[in-house]
Amino acid sequence: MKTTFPENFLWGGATAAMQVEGASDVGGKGLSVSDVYIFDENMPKEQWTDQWHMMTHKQVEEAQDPHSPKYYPKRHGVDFYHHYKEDIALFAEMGFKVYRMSIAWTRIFPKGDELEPNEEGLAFYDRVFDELNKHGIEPLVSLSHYEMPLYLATEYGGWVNRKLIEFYVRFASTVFERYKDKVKYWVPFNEINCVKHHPFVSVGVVEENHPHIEQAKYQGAHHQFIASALAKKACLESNPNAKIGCMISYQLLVPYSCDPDDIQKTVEKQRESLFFTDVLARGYYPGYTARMLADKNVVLETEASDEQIIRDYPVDFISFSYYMSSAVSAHPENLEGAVGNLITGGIKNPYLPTSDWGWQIDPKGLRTALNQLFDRYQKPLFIAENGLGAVDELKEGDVINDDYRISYLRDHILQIKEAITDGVDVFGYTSWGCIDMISASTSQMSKRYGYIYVDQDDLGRGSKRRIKKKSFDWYKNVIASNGEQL
Ligand code: BGP
Repeated sequence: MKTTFPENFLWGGATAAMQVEGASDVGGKGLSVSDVYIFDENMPKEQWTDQWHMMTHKQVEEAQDPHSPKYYPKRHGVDFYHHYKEDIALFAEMGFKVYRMSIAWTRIFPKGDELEPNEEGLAFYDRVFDELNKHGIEPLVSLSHYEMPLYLATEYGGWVNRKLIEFYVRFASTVFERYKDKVKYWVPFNEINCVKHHPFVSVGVVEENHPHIEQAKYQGAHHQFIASALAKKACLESNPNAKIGCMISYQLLVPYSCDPDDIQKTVEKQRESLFFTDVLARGYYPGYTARMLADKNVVLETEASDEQIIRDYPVDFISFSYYMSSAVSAHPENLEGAVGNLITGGIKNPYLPTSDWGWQIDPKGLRTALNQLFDRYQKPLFIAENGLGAVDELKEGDVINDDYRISYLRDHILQIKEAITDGVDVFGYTSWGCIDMISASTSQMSKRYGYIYVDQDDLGRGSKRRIKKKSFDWYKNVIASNGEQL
């Protein structure tokens, strides 16, 4: 039995403000945590993805001081801020039905604790949504994509401070009301489970303040759960027909061997991510929470109303990023040289190839992941990110033969089709980086994902000229054939 993609399947591509917009100090925008994030290019390349480290107050100050050797030029982006009409026209030429993007919190509330929004910021996104609408492309909008205002991190301590809920809900309510007739799909937090990996850009934890980092991560996550639920409440008040989804980074984890210890360890590690969708999709903390937090010496500070708020506003759909899978061993010390990519904490799976940045490529894992998530939640699923970061070569005559990216995407799309045949309700797919942007974890421009090449290097230099890669026409055909011609 073979099914096709649903007629109304939402094909498209994804970006994030802090990686695509540039113009990080234009239009009244304030600094976000990602604008000052310092990347240490001296680390070994295979550890570059693992750079989502903590930041100290000293580093944050240095990163903003143009006279400091550690001054980190603000995130370059690729100047979507001024190129949005050209870029959206290219997305429309590929036939996009949906475009996943994020609103930079610091364009709307530059410091984060203001009472009134920045009109220039609101007007920019009005222009973007109107351009998308002109081309019949549905926006799917994240509210916080590693872009929390830096001021909230340094002056309030980030999400460990319950005040962040009030500030976030003010931001969310402002944009829900402003764009209630232009946006139907909202995602409060990008990769909300990644508070584990990179506390600085996820919850705004600055090193000196939080000697007990696990406590800070899960307390911050608890406040984000409340904020996400209150965001749904606010959104429905503005647009009762809107759909609110949660979003996690989903890495399929598999036991390295049939050793029962590996199997149990894999369940526990996978739960560290599913914990976030359990809370947001079901509306309550799962039974294993007490043991999981006790093992981390975490004691959450909650308020009496928290439980009911979370229960009253579960999400309508689940979205997730999928790039890789990882093997898990309870005894890694016995696996000489098998340690995998540091961000995954996993063990290299000998059955899988590895990308240039150490991410293990597992298309069949996407079918497994889709079935796991649908079996667990029975809610519509949306693949919000999937793609291959690679160094693309620009040849004579503006030719970029990214056949490796076409085969990566083809192999994953085939598995989405398998999952649909398995009965999984998946309603959309936005491949990551529909246009080249800077890498979130390494700040590199050279780690390219797009169907559209941008002439810009790791230091932000270049003409920013847009050039169609070979994958541009390939994906245009995938969409035109609704996934039949791959
Ligand atoms: C996800 C982020 C995206 C994007 C993607 C690719 O975790 O949500 O913003 O960055 O990873 O990763 P990278 O850019 O680090 O190669």
